[in-house]
Amino acid sequence: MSTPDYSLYLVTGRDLLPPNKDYLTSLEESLQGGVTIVQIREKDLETNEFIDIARQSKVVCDKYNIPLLINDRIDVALTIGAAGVHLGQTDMPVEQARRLLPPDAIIGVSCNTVAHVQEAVRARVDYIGIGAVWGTQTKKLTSPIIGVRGVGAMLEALAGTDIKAVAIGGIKSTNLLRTLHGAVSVSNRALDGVAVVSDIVASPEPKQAAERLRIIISRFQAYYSTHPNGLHTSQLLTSESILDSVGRLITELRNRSPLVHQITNTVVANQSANVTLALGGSPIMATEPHEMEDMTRISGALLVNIGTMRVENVEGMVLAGTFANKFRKPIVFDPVGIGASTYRKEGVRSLLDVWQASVIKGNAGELAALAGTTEVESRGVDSVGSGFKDPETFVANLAKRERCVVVLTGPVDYISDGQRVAVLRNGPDVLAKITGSGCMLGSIIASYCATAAQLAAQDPTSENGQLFKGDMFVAAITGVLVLTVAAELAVKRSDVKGPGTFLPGLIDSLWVLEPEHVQTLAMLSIK
Ligand code: 3NM
Ligand code: MG
Repeated sequence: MSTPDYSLYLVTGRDLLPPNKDYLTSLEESLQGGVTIVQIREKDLETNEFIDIARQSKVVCDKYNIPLLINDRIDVALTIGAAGVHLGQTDMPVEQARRLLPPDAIIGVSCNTVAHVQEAVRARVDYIGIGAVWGTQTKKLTSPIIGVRGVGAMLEALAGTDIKAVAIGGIKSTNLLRTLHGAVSVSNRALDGVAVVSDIVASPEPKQAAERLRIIISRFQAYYSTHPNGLHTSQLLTSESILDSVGRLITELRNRSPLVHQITNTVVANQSANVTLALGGSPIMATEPHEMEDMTRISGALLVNIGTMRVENVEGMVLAGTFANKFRKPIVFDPVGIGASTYRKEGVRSLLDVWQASVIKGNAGELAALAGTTEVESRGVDSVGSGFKDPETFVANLAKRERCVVVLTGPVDYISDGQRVAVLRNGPDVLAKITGSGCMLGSIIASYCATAAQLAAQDPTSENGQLFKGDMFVAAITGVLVLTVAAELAVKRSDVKGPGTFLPGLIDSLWVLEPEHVQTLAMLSIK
């Protein structure tokens, strides 16, 4: 048998059917909506009833030429002539199932850990189900939720094999694109599909529910086949071409004045809002969970900065980011002081496991803590020591792992999309002598991300299968250059005499900054 199409994998769940919805009708409608493979999952049936249900299901699947798998029960699969089985970690071992089943039978295994994947590779399964990727009400979970960011490491363990992979657990049309985008390994191994129960089965209109999922998957796959890093439409490689785009973003931000929604810390909120205005943007500093959907809908981009994170403002951060992914608005994430406490470290994980950032920025200590390396220590919100031995490789790897642009700030700034690395050497020392220069940078980058996304949205050829439209790499470079070049101009002003006068001088410099200033003064190289 040829390899099945795993892209939209339906797992049945008859107890989830809406009132008055017949099981076989629901199954047939879901196949009409584009389900590509079906697993019959029955946990509470007598054997004869299971065989009955499976046999009737197979008649429907055969009509649409869709392979049917049986959960756990080799005997049921053999009895009805199913295409194969799906085995949990506590079901019959793969080798034994293989001996009982016909040689071309499909065998899939549930995996919750990298070790499970390695074992599945050794046992030469046909596919693995990785879960639970999100929380789910459908099954009582016995192992921790993996999170979208955990899937990449599991996919990496499949490198060099032709074993297919689907993710399962809480996948819905609303989080599907974020799931597909985030669940890619550092060597660009993506999911082959997603397995879904409730989003299809619990729907009164399973055909439409399946179609919604089908469209997102097809668009992602088309986009991914040409943009495996999932990040950009432009492939600008020279600093000249990048500086052209930087100039355009500076001008377009003033023309468009996008709303930039900022959930930031209480130390810098006022100066971040003023900096956004000085660039030509329009800040909204809303934090109330109940208004996050409305705010995200009207904003051009979202900034989340955890500098004064508290239990009571995490909900707003989670909701704002979730809506931003849903509406495909860029998110700039600033994990301020992540290394300083366990609370911050876990808080960051609880955010990044839910939504996908388009840019993550931090100093060496923060990004080291995010990456889980001990190469750089942090103290409070500051790094101790100068940074990484090989900062270019570090940012590129973190960008691949986090599936976004990464900005490493310091005396030299490094920006990567996982392929290219921009090295920037602008910025006077006094930037480190005022509070919140890093936080202002987050606001500035978010303003240019909003502008880049708006420009891309106008382009009719701009692709649909990507989570973020617009070149977030160039937007991040623009943000860093605008802040550092404006700071260099500010220190030359006659009214700037020290850190106290520097801050208003910086805002004034941002206000009058022209693309030519940045293009002439930029110390930018691209690797
Ligand atoms: N297996 P829904 S999660 C059947 O983690 C199943 O292995 C899981 O249902 C695993 O799409 C799950 O409704 C239920 O969340 C998935
Ligand atoms: Mg089982």
